[in-house]
Parts: sequence; C-alpha cells; structure tokens
Amino acid sequence: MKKIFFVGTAGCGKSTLVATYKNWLEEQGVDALILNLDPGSDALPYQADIDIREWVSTADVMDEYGLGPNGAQIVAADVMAINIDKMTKVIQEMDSDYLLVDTPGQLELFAFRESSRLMVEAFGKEDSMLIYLSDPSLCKDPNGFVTSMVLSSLVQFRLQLPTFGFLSKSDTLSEEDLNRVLGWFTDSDSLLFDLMEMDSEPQTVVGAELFKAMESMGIFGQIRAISAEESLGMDEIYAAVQMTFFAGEDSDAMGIKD
Ligand SMILES: Nc1nc2c(ncn2[C@@H]2O[C@H](COP(=O)(O)OP(=O)(O)OP(=O)(O)O)[C@@H](O)[C@H]2O)c(=O)[nH]1
Ligand SMILES: [Mg+2]
Repeated sequence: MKKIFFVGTAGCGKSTLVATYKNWLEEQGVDALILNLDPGSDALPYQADIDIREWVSTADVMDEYGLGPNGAQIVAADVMAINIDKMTKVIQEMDSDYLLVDTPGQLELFAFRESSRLMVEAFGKEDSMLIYLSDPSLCKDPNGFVTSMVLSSLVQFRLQLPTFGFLSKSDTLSEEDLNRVLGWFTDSDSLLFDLMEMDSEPQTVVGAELFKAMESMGIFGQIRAISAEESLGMDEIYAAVQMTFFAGEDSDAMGIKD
C-alpha cells in the first residue's frame, strides 16, 4: 500500500480533502483506505478504516491526566508512539492500493514530534509521500505566501519524504486573488516586487533572503490550486502521486481498473 500523508496548518482542509480524494479515487475504480491520525478530531467527514482514537484520544488524555486541550494534544501525540507497532500490524494486514493518512490539526504535532518520524518509518518510508496543503487565508499576501512555502519546505526537510504542494480551498479566493497567488509561482519577479512593496524594512530583508532560498530550492512553478469542497484538482493530486510512486508510468500501475 502506498501511503499518502495529508499535511498542513490547522483548518487548511486536510480532512475534507481526504474524504473528497477517497471518493474521487473510488469513482476511478481505485481502492484506498483512510487512516485518521488526529487524536483530537471529533467529527470527521469520512469513515476511517483505521483510527488512532481506538488507541488514544485527546479527550481521554484530558480526563486521565487532568490536562487542558493543548497539553493533552502533546501527550496524545507522544502516546501514539507507544502504539506504532499495533498500528503497523493493522495496516500490514489490510490490502488496498493507497492509504490516505489524515494528520493532526496542528501541523507541529505531526511534523515536529519524534513519534511521527517513527511512525512514518514503521509504516514504510520508501512508499510514502506528503501532500502539503497551503491555506489561502495565509497565502494570499506575499509575506504569508513565503511563510507557507518555507513551512512546507521545513516539513519536507524534517520528514524526508517526497512532497507536493497544493493551494487548498481555492474556491474561497476571488479570481483576482487566486490569479495573483498563482502568478507568484509562475512569475517569481512579481512576488519579489510585491514583497519589496511591503513597508516594514526587517520584513523586507528577511523576505528577500527567504525568497532567494525558495528560488534555489526550485519551489516556483510547483503548486496547483485545488478545492475539496468543489472536487477540483483531484486529477492533479493523482498525477503527483503517480509521478512520485511510478515516475509517470501509465494508469495500470496506479491500480486504475478499466
Ligand atoms: N470553501 C471550502 N471550504 C473548505 C474546503 N476544504 C475544507 N473546507 C472547510 O474548512 C474547514 C476546515 O476543514 P477541515 O477539512 O476540517 O480542515 P483540517 O485541516 O482537517 O482541520 P483540522 O484537522 O481541524 O486542523 C471546514 O469548515 C471545511 O468545511 C474547500 O475546498 N473549500
Ligand atoms: Mg482535520
């Protein structure tokens, strides 16, 4: 089973996209299972095939240890590590083309805690990838755009997995805003220009340096706009998955059934 981890800042649309993408795959005749790794989720827009809450939930940790929600989320993320072997066994016993992994609401709980790295390795790093979702509410100004791109690079660096970036919830942007954000990818000079327009000197200097790093890392030209709500761009995700696992081979390799 190929593992696809959906990652991004809180509320960027991970869970909704997992639900939409699973339905889209089903329509193409491709099998996929869903793993919910968010111990703090209460209502999910899909039926999880494997659910971390069977082993640990933030609500139970709050009760058991008398913690508030923030402390409990951290403890729950670490308790996940204790259950990695059990979870891995359950995953290995399942049979499907893909495992869609919905990660915790707070990005740092997944990306920056040791338990996640252990989990990715236990599940099988060689057939795993990340879909990084950028939230348009952050990306729509030049500062937020650079912040989001750098954050996605840090997550990629931290987890050391092939990563593809998508602009999530694109239907929430006006056509003008969407074109401006996408324009920053295709014409990096326009981003530099807009960054320089910003009036705070330190922000401009740091921004320009980060901009150079983005240029040398080849970040420009690599994002696609999607909308889980409107089921737009699911084929783009599919193409990224195909590129990662099968280096662009034809659909037979992807499990598409005629
Ligand atoms: N308009 C629009 N809203 C969306 C889209 N995707 C998600 N949302 C909404 O954004 C909110 C957050 O979506 P979730 O899918 O829960 O996001 P998440 O990243 O899983 O959130 P956490 O796990 O809580 O961090 C919900 O109200 C969704 O209905 C989209 O493509 N378009
Ligand atoms: Mg979620």
